Amino acid sequence: MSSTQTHHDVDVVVVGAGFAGLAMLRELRDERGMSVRVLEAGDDVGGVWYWNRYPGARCDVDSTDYSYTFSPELDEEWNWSERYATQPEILRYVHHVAERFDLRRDVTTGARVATATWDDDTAHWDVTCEDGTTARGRYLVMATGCLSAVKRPQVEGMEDFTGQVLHTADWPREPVDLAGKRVGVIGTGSSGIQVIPRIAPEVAELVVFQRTPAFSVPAHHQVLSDAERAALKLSLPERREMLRNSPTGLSVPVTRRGALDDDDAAREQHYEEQWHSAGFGFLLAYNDLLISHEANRTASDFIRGKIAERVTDPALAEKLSPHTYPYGAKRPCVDTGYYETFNRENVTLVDIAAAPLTRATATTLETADAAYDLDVIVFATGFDAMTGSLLKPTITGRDGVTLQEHWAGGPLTYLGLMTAGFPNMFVIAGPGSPSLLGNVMVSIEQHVDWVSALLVDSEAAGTPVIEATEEAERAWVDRVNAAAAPTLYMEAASYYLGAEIEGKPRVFMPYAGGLRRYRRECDEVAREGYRGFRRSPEPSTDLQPA
Ligand code: NA7
Repeated sequence: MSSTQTHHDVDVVVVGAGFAGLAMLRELRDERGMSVRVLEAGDDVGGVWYWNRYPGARCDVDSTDYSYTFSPELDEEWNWSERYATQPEILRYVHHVAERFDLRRDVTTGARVATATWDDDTAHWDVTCEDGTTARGRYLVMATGCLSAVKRPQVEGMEDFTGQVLHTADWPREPVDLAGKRVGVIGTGSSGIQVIPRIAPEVAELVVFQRTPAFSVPAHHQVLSDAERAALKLSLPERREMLRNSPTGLSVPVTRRGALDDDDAAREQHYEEQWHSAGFGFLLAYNDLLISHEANRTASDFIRGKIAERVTDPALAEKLSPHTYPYGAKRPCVDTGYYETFNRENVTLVDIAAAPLTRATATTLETADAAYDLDVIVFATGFDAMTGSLLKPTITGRDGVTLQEHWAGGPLTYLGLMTAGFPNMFVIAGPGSPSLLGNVMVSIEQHVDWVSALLVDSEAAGTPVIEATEEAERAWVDRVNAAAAPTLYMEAASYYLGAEIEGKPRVFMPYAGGLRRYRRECDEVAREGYRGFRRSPEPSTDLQPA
């Protein structure tokens, strides 16, 4: 399917063939009759689920809620086997969708976009890929995902290491045999927390290099019985309605109770119940955990208490307990037996906040006070989140201004959907929209529907050049900042704030006002004739002499 030196002239060029890119393709091609070319860097469709194949990779959102909603037939024929789908099952789902809706014929794989340039004279985007593929379209949709630009920290001497070096977000397609090996894992975010308990029983030794301890609650993975699946299918209409109207896009009932509305005993009991059932939804146990320090402390203390119960060595439990930021201010994790893994004899925790990593040698990874002999080093160090995949290619808008220049102080968007000076370029579920703060599937579908409706409206109105105004962009950036300001999100060095990459502007990137409010705002903007967008007719491309 991969093609080199191929040119595609289409209505819409979509970058990325993950959940967002495929949804955009199907919607614009099959519902709106537009021609679309999807350019994908990977050798197959699937996006983040194509690349993140590490052992234990799975979704933290209920499978049913992490599914497309556009086709009742698809809902009917697809059966998720577990409450939270594993990476292989999600990839099978993506493949099924790609085949079922004949999407692959409009996807070019192995085509990593290098440049996208707006041609103001003809009102087109010209796109080039590293493999020589080129495409030209009137619209450009960046469906590149918030977690796709892999972060590989520089460790001095790593090139001398003679063992295997892996990254969770770029895991080999062929099986990796870790049995009997001495493995070091750097990073204890969601990926580290999934991979560590999974590989611990098979490796000879596991050394976990932890910089910041995470808050993690039990995931409660569960194989779905036929009866449970049938019940889920029956409940789909109400469930979907609930997702669409929820602030998070999760099927977790919204509570009006704050943590301090309950007395100590009732609160403890409520947390206990949530601990045994909620999974990721634990963060929504009370409605003020991300607003009030006092409320948050009750949840943070509860989780730290659970860590102390699960880890037999109190000193180790303490090392694994987060104290430097409030629960939820960094993306919280869910796990299966993560903390208990540290009770194993073959697992060592190294606190690299206390004694930082200094270098690698041919056979070791070293910290300021010890050297660890290793056969394999696994980076579970995450991503250049939210803006990484948008700033990697050179995107040039009006007057030769690049996105890197326009976003030098952090991402500037109107509704997270467009950025001023980059006409006809849309971003799906990126910075300035709720994106990573909720169920991203719900965000993706909302954006796909909204962009599609705008394109149809603009084409019908004869004004197919669309651009966010500078004023609307400024006002929206203020709204994004204002939504985050009163929250505890501001108190952690998280990827929401750009803290994961040295030198990245520290601005809060996702919209923290909730998916429900955001959806209403987008709908209102559309109802008001796309307030905040400048629309103009396509320039004449008639080059005949007069
Ligand atoms: P995350 O959540 O960004 O976690 C990355 C982890 O790697 C985290 O523990 C980091 O510690 C650690 N890290 C990052 N850079 C370094 C360096 N230079 N040295 C040591 N440790 C480092 O990425 P994940 O892949 O786990 O999860 C991404 C998303 O996937 C997740 O949010 C879910 O949405 C699913 P730090 O906290 O920065 O001190």
